[in-house]
Amino acid sequence: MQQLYPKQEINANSAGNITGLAFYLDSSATIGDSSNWTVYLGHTTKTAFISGTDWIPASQLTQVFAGTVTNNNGKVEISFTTPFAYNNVDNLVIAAKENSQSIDINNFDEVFHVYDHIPNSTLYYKGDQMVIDPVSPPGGIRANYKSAITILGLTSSTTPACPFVVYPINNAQSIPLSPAIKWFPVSGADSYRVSIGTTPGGVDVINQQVVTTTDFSPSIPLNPGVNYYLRVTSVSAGVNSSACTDIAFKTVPPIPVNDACSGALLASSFPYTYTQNDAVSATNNAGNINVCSDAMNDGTWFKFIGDGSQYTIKATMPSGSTFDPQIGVYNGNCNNLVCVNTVDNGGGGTAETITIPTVAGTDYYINIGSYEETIDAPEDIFTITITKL
Ligand SMILES: [Ca+2]
Ligand SMILES: [Ca+2]
Ligand SMILES: [Ca+2]
Repeated sequence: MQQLYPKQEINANSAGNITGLAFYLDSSATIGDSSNWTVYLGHTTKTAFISGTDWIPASQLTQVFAGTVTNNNGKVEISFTTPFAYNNVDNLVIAAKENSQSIDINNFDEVFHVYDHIPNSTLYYKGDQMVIDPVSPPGGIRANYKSAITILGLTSSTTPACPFVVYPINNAQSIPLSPAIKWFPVSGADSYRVSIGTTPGGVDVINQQVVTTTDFSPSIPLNPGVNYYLRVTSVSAGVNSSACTDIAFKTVPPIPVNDACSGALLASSFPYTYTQNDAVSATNNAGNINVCSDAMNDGTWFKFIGDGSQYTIKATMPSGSTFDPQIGVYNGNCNNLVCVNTVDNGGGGTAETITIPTVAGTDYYINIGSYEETIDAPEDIFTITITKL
């Protein structure tokens, strides 16, 4: 098992020697058959494991303990024969191997106290009858929690640790205007302070608001399409954490100019191409469009004037998209649409294509939106191409 403890969480005052570790469990828990431990420490830049085989190589680990451990009133404390020199620059990986070939009723990850932290910051392999070779470990399972520990020997910083913000993540895009900001609790913190600004380090939106939980949402919605800088600090006995880094994020774009039929973008030369980068902010306006027998959401709108030729309309999504569009083509006018045709052949991320005949001088309205017939489902980025045949 490998678990990652970021420098930010360790919050040491300076580089120093780690002399031991303490793990916690119920005082009544039995570890008699899981008590033969080998423990390694290492420096790492990782904060999470990217896959089940993303083990930190044994060559980067230093064995700090091998022996039998005991549950001493709810605590397993191990002392290193040779201290581990922590550089207070990198993160720390703690690797533990339990060598017994028999099993306890309660296994390591179940018996020891754990807490939720950065997703995938633990990687473990559990094979009750097999002692793994740390040089070539098998594929493991990642977890979003890790052991509650005390790192012995280091001098703590005089200020409490900076919280890890879970949401939004740094450089996130299309964040809602009332985001549910969330962070992991900091050990020893009695409150937190949240600031939001429109410049790095700024407090012009929220100025050090005191929060006693680990989540926060601004009481006044943020503005669309704006870059914000979030800073969450922790407070312990009146002392504020220092030098916490900003989380930059951008809110959802404003409602597209072509959200309603009346704002349809005019395609006047062909092939016409437009990428609707702000589609996520499209609304369903007056409700689903059921002019054609296959109804759809009111997405965003385009129009062109027919000339008697056939036109092909295509909607494509960026790779990895799950947006499932439908294309509706209508004539008449925005207050009285008449179905020409509609297409929804593909699922999420799949392009849709439709070809229609046109009558010279007739307006054609194109709606690209979610295929959903009855509910309001979000749109996402697409590119429309209109080609004259
Ligand atoms: Ca719309
Ligand atoms: Ca579709
Ligand atoms: Ca539909």
